[in-house]
Amino acid sequence: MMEEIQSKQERSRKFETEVIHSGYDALKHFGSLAPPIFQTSTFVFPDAQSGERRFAGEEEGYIYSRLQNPTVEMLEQRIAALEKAEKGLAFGSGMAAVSAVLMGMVKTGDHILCSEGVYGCTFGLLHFMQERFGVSHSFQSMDGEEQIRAAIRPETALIYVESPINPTMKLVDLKLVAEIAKEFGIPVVVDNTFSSPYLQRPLELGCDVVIHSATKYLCGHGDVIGGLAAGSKELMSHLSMTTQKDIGGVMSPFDAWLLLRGMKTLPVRMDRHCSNAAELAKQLRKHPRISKVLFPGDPEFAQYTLASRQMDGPGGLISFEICGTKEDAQRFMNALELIKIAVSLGDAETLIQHPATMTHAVVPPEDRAAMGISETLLRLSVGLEAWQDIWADIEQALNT
Ligand code: 3LM
Repeated sequence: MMEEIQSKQERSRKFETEVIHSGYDALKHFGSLAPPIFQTSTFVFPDAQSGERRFAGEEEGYIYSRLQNPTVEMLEQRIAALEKAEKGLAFGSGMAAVSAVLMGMVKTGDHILCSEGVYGCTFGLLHFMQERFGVSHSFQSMDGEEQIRAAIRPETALIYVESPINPTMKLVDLKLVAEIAKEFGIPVVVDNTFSSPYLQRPLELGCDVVIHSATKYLCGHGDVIGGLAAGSKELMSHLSMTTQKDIGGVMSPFDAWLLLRGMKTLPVRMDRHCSNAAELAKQLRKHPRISKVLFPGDPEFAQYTLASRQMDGPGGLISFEICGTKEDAQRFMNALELIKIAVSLGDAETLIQHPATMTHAVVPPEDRAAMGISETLLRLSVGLEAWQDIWADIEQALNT
């Protein structure tokens, strides 16, 4: 058994190769180098009995694109290969993935233990689940072993973390959380959107499920809304037969195709996002009108050691606080010329947003303060432009 696992690992190809080739065999599709888009809602059965057998799970074959679609399956296999998972699932948005995973893994009376902050809509979903379905949650910084143990309740059924957390860039020690969770038999779900599998693979650190807003780095071109989840075959099959199929937030074949295309360049794009962000973080740190810089690649970053151990690169997001008030932050944004004011992240274009009034506007002010989101905090998604041009824009806007 061990030999079998080892030889499988040896055979597993490097990330840069997998991201281009996994999940697709051109020779099975008329030699078409680009994967075909199976733009169909339904599939024709050869006869009535075959249809019956497919519905009963006794015969291989497609039925209907909400259940399976060949183009979408290619993407699901690709994310599984990249995240070192047994099985992947694709959804119509990152939030469709988050809601399908959470609702498929907990029940009324359960408790979800969360990282100290989460994306605004995930926060909204957790509250909705508490009010409507009786699933409670609590937030914890998860800074040390004792703190994590103390936060686990008898009814804790799931640990949900973002790392880095949107938008404060705080990290969670995924290996530590996974080790403790294992002792209690609690699954750990990680939203890996900010890192992408190129920089961080939570399943290798012992976590159980990975989620992505594929809208971001995986797509990379700002033209798709999509979500992905990956984990064990058993758990993913359960989700596929329940919350994916019956809530039905699935991905379209065309969006899957755009993602298969965009993801091929993830490593080269991500290297550039990281190096651009590292240069900009250095400049921001030196500027007198910037009071705080939050970037995992900055040696002054509070969790720099953890970032270096857990991530293969710092990522392309920098959050920073500007001296003054909310109005000063907004004035700065309005003075930018090259950088676009927009939510979302991971695109070729550099984007800036004001979390307190945008991505985390639904979070009540006291919860925002507890997460570390001030009125002057801005989040910069560093794009692929020349970093000198991005900095020149920031500098001129700061001096305005
Ligand atoms: C944003 N974030 O600008 P979709 N998980 C994380 C995310 O950052 C997001 C999702 C899940 C932003 C979107 S705000 C209106 C725009 C860590 C999205 C949800 O459903 O694909 O948008 O992903 O921070």
